[in-house]
Amino acid sequence: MNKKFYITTPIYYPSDKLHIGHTYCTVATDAMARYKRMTGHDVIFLTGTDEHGQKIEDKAKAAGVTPQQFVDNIVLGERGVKDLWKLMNISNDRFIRTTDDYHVAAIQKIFKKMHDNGDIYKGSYKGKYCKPCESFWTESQLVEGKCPDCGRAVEDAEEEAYFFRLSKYADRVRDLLENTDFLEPRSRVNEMVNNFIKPGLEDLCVSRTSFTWGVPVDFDEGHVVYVWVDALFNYTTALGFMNDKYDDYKDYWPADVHFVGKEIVRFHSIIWPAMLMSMEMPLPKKVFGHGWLLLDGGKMSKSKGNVVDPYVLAEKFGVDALRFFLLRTFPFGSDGNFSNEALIGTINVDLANDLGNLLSRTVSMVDKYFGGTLPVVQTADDEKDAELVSLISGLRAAYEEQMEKYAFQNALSEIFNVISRANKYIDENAPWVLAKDMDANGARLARVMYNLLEVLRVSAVLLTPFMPTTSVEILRQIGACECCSTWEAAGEYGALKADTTVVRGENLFPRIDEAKMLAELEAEREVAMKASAPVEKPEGCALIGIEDFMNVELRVAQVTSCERVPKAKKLLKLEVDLGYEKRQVVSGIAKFYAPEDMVGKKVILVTNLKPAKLCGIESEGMILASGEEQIRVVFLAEDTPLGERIR
Ligand code: ME8
Repeated sequence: MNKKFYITTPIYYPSDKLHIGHTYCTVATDAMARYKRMTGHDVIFLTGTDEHGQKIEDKAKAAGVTPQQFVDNIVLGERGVKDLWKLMNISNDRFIRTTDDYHVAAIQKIFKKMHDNGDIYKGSYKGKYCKPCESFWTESQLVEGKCPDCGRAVEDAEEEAYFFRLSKYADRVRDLLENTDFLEPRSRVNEMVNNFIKPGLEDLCVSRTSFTWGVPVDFDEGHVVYVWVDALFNYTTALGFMNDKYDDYKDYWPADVHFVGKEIVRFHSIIWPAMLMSMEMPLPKKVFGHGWLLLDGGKMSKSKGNVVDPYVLAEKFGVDALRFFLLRTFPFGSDGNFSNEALIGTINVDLANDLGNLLSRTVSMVDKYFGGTLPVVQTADDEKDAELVSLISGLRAAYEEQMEKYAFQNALSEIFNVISRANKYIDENAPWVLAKDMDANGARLARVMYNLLEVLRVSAVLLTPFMPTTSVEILRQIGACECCSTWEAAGEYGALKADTTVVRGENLFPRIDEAKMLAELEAEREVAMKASAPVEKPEGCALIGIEDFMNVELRVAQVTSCERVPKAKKLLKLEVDLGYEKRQVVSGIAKFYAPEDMVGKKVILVTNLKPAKLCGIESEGMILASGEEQIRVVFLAEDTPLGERIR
């Protein structure tokens, strides 16, 4: 029977669209889940959304929708959370929403159980509350009077509330942290013990009465369960704990690892184990606290307006390249500085130069020298091959050692060391010289090619968790069959059949022109910033009566032909059909629309504007458009009747 492996990401707050920092953790979890599947485990990979809490309630109110509508839009809507994971090729087996009925009912039972066993009791809450983090703090935990997590202002709060006896579990949690490898990286243990446990763990406020968007405490009306209690237990309800939706709890709990960002390590390594102890449930085997992706040295956040959109990057660079970049460039346990330059650099060096070149050179040489199929007769390896062959043979083990430690960056370095060595091996063996005398050197040349293909085969298999699509394509191009594309086969040199047939394919990673790409990204960022910038109220014109408005005659017209006006860069000359007559119009939209963009479109024409001459051409009306720097024509639906009056 296969070993089970249960891995989770944090469940995301659908309060804003997700950014590249969120994508980082999910891509890492996906790579680990794929790796575990590849190595023969039965994996459950869980992700989801954490949809309750005051922050969501407030945002929904501001947007004029219900909280459920608000979260539905961000989770299920276009370019929402689910769309993003689909785009990024995330292979999660399950997606939990904390608003799912089965989860809500289970949380009520869990809360009741801790209440019944005496670990949740009623008291009065007095303290500080950080609304954006949904966190309560004591005075002593504040840093310069501000929230220690996000540095924002906190507010006084006092209300009747339930408390969880966190203090009761302080010693057991400390023991767990200090004397086991429950929490990694190790540096985070000191942080937790020194900052939170040593100053004394206070009981935790676990219900609120000042808002309603949460799981109701079913035995005390008016209280809702604190969002972190609701959120943390998702890892178990998604397996079927205290509900009938799933039946995997007994086989998959405890989790093998929770991947979480560093600012929520406290919740996962102190509060979470304490609550599980209270519930007498097994503890997860590991919590791994990864670092943040920083931008200009600081945290990315919507409020700072510096978030990086994963959709834009995936469209520009490709999903696999983006996934690869995230795990290749930053050590998983530490913070890393995100920049477009670093992204382009990694793609150009590792993917275009090293991997892409190795593949295209090798495949095209096999094609050129052997018509695409290697001959079975090859020389044996000689001393020139020894180093490369031993690197290939040892690669899987070296990679595995790093992957088992969640050291993605190091695992990838192992692969890329061998790829670089292989590129050097090409130069050392100069296949083009061998090819000059095929009778004498054909068998040797075949050996050289075979060794290069072996590097590509083993690398492609091991890269599968990082770049699932690219790996399949590499294996296809080198003619690897299914049985030599497995994890088992990646552990041995020589699994590719000797007379493999290569298939020339597209260049996987064309080199990116850095200056051009940076300029393009910057221009797009500016447009996006403008589009999302708060709109200032314009001064506006004086009020007019309806009769004044009706003095302007607006009608539906269709563009029947369109051409540029010679020597006038801004102007297009259009012929439009009103149904009852045709008109010629000159419009200053040439910088934004090509003639072919306009033909056939229905537009709004001001029909009673006095004719005017532009660049000597008569214009009999004006097409409505918005904007000054960026002009956008108002287009009408295709079925709008010609000549109809617009009012
Ligand atoms: O914390 N770099 O949700 P969340 C790396 N709902 N990781 C980042 C990041 C960045 N710039 N920005 C955010 C929550 N993250 C809770 C979790 S789990 C029971 C409940 C990571 O949407 C962050 O560290 O605010 C966290 O691990 C995850 O994104 C979700 O953040």
